[in-house]
Amino acid sequence: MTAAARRLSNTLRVNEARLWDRHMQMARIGTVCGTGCRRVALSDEDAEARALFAGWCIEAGLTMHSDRAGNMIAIRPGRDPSRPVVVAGSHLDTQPHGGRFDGVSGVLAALEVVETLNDAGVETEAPLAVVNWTNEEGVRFAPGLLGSAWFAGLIDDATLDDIRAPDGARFADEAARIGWRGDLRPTDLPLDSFFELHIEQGPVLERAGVPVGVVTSVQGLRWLDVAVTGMDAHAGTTPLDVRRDALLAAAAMLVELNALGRAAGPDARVSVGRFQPATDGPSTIAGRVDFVIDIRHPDAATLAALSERCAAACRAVAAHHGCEAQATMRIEVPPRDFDAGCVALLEDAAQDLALPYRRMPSGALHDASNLAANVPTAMIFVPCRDGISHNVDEYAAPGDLAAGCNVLLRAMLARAGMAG
Ligand code: HGY
Ligand code: MN
Ligand code: MN
Repeated sequence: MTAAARRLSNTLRVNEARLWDRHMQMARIGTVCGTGCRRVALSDEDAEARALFAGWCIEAGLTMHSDRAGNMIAIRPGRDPSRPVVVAGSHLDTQPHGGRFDGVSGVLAALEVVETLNDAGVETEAPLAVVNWTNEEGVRFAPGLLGSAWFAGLIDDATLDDIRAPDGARFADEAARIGWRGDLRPTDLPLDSFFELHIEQGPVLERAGVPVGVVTSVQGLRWLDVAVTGMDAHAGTTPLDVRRDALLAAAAMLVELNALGRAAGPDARVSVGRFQPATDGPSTIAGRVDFVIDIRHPDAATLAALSERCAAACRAVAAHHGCEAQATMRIEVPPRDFDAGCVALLEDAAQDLALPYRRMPSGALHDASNLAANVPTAMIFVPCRDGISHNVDEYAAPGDLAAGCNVLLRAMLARAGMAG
């Protein structure tokens, strides 16, 4: 890099107002409860968000591609087309009662990096890409992190295509219906590196008054699908001692699972967020309940052992209530360490920008976990108010988003090289 190029790179800053305005425009799609968003993957709202994002990418001169998983990959050519692509992004889908920043910030920050380079007339040696990974949240189609898992080769084509929503809709059909089932193959696009900016979704940065988190690892996760089977019965005529009440058994399991999580130490997480009795009548004793246990831990062996204990506890509680429980593992994402070189680049960038930063692990899962299986990867965290996320009140300040985005800009430039 010439001295002039280095000087330019030192003075480049992202456009905070544009980055914020894009967040607010995106938040108008699928608005719930005033400040929240509901854009479940492959829904009409997801399609609308994708169209808005694609329009911005095309205005920025990027070439839009999509693949079998519906991932959107917008490419800015580099001076040397033979070089692998430096990629950044996250996801535009949300939880049913999600916020305006989870995932969205990472996609918009990646786009803002490209537009900042456009504004300054900067060409890079390696191509850059901005990505929206499909179905990170796993609300309608489980598991989550699906688009990135397929792209990383962790799920095969047939399995991906045939994943079903509870209403029977097929993943491949829904991806085609909203117009984003494309034909790019991961082998068509060798990746140099992947960076994901994300709100922290926890309170650590805000409490410490530190604007940037440099993420060094992501803890592991398992989802267990639990099916509890008893017998449907009449609430007025069936004596309490002969019932096989699957709902009562499942409720007792929730209490037991919480106790197991607490006993496994401060790093363990055991949660049930989805819980569905098969019948929904006030006077029917439910004969079947399905729920999902979300189990997380930074240590792979502890995670495996805890997940075994959870499954065994469900079976034992079910038997105590005259029911049966089957626990099936739906997804396993191992704990992942990020690439030391990419982490160091982010630290250098924060230092160059005189931004205080903290190295930290991630409690939430991210598409970056899947990418890190094959590609040098790291993440930037931005503080969010009160650590609240998966909540309509989720909030990140414009200045913090821009600070994190400036770190992303420098890291991507360092990786891609400035031409000239
Ligand atoms: O569940 C997660 O950690 C992510 O928010 N999908
Ligand atoms: Mn999320
Ligand atoms: Mn997210």
